[in-house]
Amino acid sequence: MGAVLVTGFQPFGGEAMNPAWEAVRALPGAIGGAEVVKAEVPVAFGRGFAEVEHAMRECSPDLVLCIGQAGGRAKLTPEYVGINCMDARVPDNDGNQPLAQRIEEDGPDAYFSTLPVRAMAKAMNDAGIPAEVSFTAGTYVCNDMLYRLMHAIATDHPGVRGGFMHVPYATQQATRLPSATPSMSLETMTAGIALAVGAALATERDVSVSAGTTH
Ligand code: PCA
Repeated sequence: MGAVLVTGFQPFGGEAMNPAWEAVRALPGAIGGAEVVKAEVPVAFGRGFAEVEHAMRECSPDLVLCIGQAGGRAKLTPEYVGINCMDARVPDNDGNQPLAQRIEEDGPDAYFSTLPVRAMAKAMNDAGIPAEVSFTAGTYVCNDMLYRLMHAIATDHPGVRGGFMHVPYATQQATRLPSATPSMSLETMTAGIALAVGAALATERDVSVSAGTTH
């Protein structure tokens, strides 16, 4: 039985919880015949991914999916691309605030996820869980995680597939946010992540449905 590593970030930005980890911790122990290994990781440039890589060395996963929160988004959003850029609006949980810096001085400008992001979004939408492919993971720690993950896979972990997905605010967080703020229950997020992992395991080549934009 192969393994899937699914990670979720710790709280950040003054929040008491991060739905990314809360949703991941509730995942079943196996999906699609693969063991699910879960890890909570710090919201820190570089150090967050260092913990993911440590977990990769321990469990030798076939597939890695990292989860983070994008407060304000309405849907679960598998990320298509990680860029070689750190530009933080607020300090991370280690107090670092890189501005317009490259992550890997000599690395490529960007990496695409090697997970089938369209098939993952389709699997969630088909089950009634709102999802769409995102073409930017931002410039904060989640993008840092995706870029470093794909760089490490490209240079050090041949055969492993990897990617990232953002989740919205949890309903509990939305109780004190402005009334139009989108949110999603943790149960729905967990179900969506499980469907996304299942679709990723079952799909070698992504489906060719349109996920593009008009802007
Ligand atoms: N979201 C932030 C960092 C940690 C998290 O859960 C981001 O989108 O960069």
